[in-house]
Amino acid sequence: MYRGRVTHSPLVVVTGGAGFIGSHVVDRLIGLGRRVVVIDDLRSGKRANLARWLDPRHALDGAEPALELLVNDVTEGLFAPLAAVTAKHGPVDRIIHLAAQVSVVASIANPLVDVHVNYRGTVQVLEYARAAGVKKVAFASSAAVYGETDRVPVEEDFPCRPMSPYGIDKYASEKMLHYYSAVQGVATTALRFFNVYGPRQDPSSPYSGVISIFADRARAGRDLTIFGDGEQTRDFVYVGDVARAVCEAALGDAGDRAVMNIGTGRETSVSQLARTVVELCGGRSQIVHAPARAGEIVRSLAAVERAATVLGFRAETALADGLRATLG
Ligand code: UD2
Repeated sequence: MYRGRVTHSPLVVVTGGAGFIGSHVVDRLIGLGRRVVVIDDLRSGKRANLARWLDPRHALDGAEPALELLVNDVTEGLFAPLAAVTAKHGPVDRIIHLAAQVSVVASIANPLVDVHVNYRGTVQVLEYARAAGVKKVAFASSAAVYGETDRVPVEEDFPCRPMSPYGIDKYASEKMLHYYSAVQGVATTALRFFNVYGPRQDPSSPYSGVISIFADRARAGRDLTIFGDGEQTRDFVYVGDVARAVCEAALGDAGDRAVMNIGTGRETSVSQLARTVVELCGGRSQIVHAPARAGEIVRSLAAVERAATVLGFRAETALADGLRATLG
């Protein structure tokens, strides 16, 4: 049985690897036999998300553990945190940059923090990649770069009109990736995530992902609140599929300078979602309505052909299966 040890494998750095999406990426990388270094300041990430790989029993036979966790802030740069680990294991081969201030609402309340963490953090990663000769950088962008679009499905070449500092910083980061590819010779790929859901997503804020909130409430038999009429739609993509796309982009050489959507290409209304979650939890919760959120996008749906063509990626997890996995 594979027990989380590797002997000779080039280093993959995952910034934000203790977070919701990051920890699933780490699971997949270690499953693929990669040696992983996580850089995470544990502000929104949790050590518990990586617990199975941090368990000292994984190193009992004398081999090195597959995972090292460095508790550092990416905005301060990667050179100092990675010095010891690269001296021991050799250069960083690939970087997956997921570390971010993750809340759109927080970015509106405090744009300077968002610029600092999400834009400056990306430039720090790219500067390290350039100086250290990293072979590929894969970056977590967001559907938030589009803002309101005239039609769906949303294609990557549609105009981007981000409506929040978060969306603007992700968009600016994509441009910085392009510059580092085109001018500095660092291969990069940006992935625009749609509505990612799955186990380990934190339901604790009112602005947490709707599935994490609905799952949390339905498990406890509490009411689910739909904002507005519930006819608004989203493209909900399971975190295991997202982790697969991220690994494909980071470990493969395809997609340099590409920007691509990561979604399912299927649209689900919030009402449909609420009904499915309630049903999967045994039907105890009531569905109630509250006023629609201001500035809400009505329809969101990814065009998924580019990711299929460039990365050979298609989301495979049906919503009901992903919800079952999320509900545990
Ligand atoms: C998503 C992203 C956000 C940003 C944005 C860009 C997540 C978690 N958020 O926001 O970071 O990229 O897209 O467009 O992926 N809702 C309810 N009841 C609740 C909570 C939510 O009805 O208790 C509705 C909400 O009004 C919205 C839908 O569910 O219509 C999805 O809400 P969300 O906060 O999960 O995600 P979204 O698409 O607003």
